[in-house]
Amino acid sequence: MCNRRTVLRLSGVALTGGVAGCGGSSSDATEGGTETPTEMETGTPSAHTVEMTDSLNFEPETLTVSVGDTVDWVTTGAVAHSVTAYEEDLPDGAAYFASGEFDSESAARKSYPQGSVSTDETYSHTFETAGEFPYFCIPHESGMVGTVVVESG
Ligand SMILES: [Cu+2]
Repeated sequence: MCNRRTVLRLSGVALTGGVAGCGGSSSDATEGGTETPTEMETGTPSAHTVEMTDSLNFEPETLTVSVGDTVDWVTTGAVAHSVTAYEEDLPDGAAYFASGEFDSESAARKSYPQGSVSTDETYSHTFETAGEFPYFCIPHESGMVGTVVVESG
């Protein structure tokens, strides 16, 4: 049955098509068919993704990017991870980075699992300094380490 009260309550929200057939008299629901075809291949030229997998590694383990590029770390499996820079090994003048936005490695370690990246979540960092950036995953540090190599210009 058509519940008028529910329909009214919903009508502030995006109700396209969902209640079609209820009242019938309002303007045609099937109107806006001007969706541009989604093109997966174009755009995002400097997007870099590192997958964090249930195999407990960073994929790829070493990634080369340019200054100004952003790297997205995505947890693709069921196990949560962290992206935590080795503070001592950062290039001179480079900003510290860690999932959870901690400003030091010790803070990140102390706070874990705060800052963890769970299934389908992403941590992103933009590299503004050239050099090599070794990092690790706090709960899987024994084997789960990676490096981002940032090239200038
Ligand atoms: Cu991990």
